[in-house]
Amino acid sequence: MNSRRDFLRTAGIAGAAIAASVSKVVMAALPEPVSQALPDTMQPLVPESGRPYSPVVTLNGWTLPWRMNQGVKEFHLVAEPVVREMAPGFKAHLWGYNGQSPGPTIEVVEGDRVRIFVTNKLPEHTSVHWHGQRLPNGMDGVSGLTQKAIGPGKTFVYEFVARRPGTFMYHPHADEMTQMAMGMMGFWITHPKTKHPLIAEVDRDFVFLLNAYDIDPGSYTPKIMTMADFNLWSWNSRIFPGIDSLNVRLNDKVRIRIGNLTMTNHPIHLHGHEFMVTGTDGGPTPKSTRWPEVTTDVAVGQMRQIEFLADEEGDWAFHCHKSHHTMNAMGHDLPTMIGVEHRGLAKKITELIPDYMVMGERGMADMTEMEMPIPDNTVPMMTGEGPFGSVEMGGMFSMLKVRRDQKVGDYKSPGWYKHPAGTVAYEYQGPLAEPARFKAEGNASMPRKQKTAVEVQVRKPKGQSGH
Ligand SMILES: [Cu+2]
Repeated sequence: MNSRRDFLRTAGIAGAAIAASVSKVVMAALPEPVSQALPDTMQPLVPESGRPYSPVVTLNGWTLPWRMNQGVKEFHLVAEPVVREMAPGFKAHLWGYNGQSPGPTIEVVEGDRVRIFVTNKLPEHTSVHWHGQRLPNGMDGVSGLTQKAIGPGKTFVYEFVARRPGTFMYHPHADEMTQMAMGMMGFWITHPKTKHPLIAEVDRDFVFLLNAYDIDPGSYTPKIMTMADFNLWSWNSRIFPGIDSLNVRLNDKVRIRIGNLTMTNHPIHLHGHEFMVTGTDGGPTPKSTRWPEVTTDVAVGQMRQIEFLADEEGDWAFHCHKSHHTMNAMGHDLPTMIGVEHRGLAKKITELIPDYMVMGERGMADMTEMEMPIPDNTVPMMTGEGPFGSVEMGGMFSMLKVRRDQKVGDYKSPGWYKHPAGTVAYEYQGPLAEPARFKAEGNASMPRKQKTAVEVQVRKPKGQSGH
């Protein structure tokens, strides 16, 4: 009974904003499934039972509460259809766990015996694979190979000891193409049981998954057959400007764990700081392999854990460096119109098609300001209103906000950075000099070879017809 109260209390501790709906029906031997539908970043779930650890923060997500049952940490995952708000004004019909896609983060401690009940409320069978874990083969979750698939309406039990500390993922290994395209995935953190020489203690520890969807503007359900041409590139099934910023205090030691369950790689780039890759899903990396980076590529099926000292105040962009991954639907199939003068043409076309509209004549930035009617359920291709205008971004984009006065343990956004006077790029208003021409000839470190005249003879076929 005590465990039930713990369960509710841990759910409640995650902040006033949490609307955890705990089922009133206590299933005989199962922990009550906890569900969460809000897309907000929840406060870290501070452990109230089991061994202590420093919890992570799931970007636009939450951590699954558990109960202790005779020394076993018990979780209840429910695989089910969910409605995920991917950005304000845009909802997607996905599949996920416990009310959300991605599913809740599972946090345990190295050496914990873990029992996970998985109830399948999907219209087809599923399974859960515990990506990266050491476990008995029959707990690996590959339907057909290591277990029978979990049929609709059935509940299966997985049980194993979390043997090594690190960052892992979970996802189905049954009709994978459909189920992962529909958003079934989640994060798993195994915290070290004692101080670990390769796992630093940090002030903030963020986690999120990279995912991608193909949802036609105006529709709600991803096209599961898409292999490469996705139109929504998301972090935890959110797209900018729907992705929360990562808010930290000046001089915090920060860790960010990023898992990739899309169909392509994502070079994740942080502005203003250098980080080290301190771990993969294989575990913490040896110190001798670490070097400073500002971008790290996260390949398909991989996790990368980065760490840095947040010692520069500001609003620092943090994003995938593939430029097509920082934009949303609506803009992927347009021809390049830069430099095409089509005013006259547009006039003629407008006579025939009154709504005709020309896009991209001066680049695509106009798209952010365009008051173009868009279908009901989608978001503009790139947007996000910053303090200096449109950020012209979408998809896999967020910000690291570093502030001197951010409170310890406070994850709320501090708003826009107030730049000290004289530290913002400004417009030059003096006269512009003629550009200096670079004189390549005679001055270069390697002078050019003397020009020799090359005579090109072009022979035209003669005396043949048909040319
Ligand atoms: Cu990307």
